[in-house]
Amino acid sequence: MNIDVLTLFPEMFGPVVGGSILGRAADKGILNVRTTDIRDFSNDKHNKADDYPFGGGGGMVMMADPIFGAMESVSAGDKKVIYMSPRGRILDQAKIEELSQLDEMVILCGHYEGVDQRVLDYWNAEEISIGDYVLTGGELPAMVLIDAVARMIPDVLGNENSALDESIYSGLLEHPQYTKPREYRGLEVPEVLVSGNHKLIDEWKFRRSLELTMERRPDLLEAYFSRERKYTKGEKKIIEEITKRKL
Ligand code: 4G4
Repeated sequence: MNIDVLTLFPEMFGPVVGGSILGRAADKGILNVRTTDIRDFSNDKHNKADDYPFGGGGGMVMMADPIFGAMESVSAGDKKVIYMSPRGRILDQAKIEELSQLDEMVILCGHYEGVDQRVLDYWNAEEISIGDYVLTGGELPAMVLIDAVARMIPDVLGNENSALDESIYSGLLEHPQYTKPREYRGLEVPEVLVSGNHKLIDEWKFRRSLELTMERRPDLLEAYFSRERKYTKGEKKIIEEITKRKL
């Protein structure tokens, strides 16, 4: 996948894009992230890229012309264009999976009060938000999106990690995890996990996932139970026991 990032702060991307996981993906040729400095496309004598908003209201707006130049330089007309914005649709794993199928995308990062609307209209940008909070720029959201998309591309994660058997996939939150030592400062690992009884272990994991989801994200349960699934007798008992607790 080739990702173009259009930004006034290209230097922010170095550590993330060159970091261990994404750096290795780049070395393997699986993922290529290229930053383009929007300021390089300013046609103003002071390299200006922002100006006062028409209609007033304070703050500054990123000008159309430098962004159009940057867009043309990466052939954005043939590519999916994404604009990181607090007024976009909120990013979720389904959108990440959809985007991970693409060969190319362009991510535009806004600053100040955002970009001139004509940029978004002309380049048919899809606005995406990483959550209901405001940041100083779209760069961190872009890095969040890139990281989440990258790990869904086959071969980006090593064997040790695997994107597939995670909570968001099953629709439940993930159960707690433990590693060595078995006892740490008097704190024990749940006995069942070291019992070697895989049926009991799976049931424990399922139970803890269901409990956590009920406590923290009951909003996920409707979608979880509306999916076609085969449950073992043990799982059915656990569902019965857990769901009758609070309802
Ligand atoms: C576009 C419009 C994204 C971009 C306004 C970007 C939060 C998110 C920005 C702004 C962002 C998010 C400066 C308000 C840059 N903040 N939730 N800031 N602002 O994904």
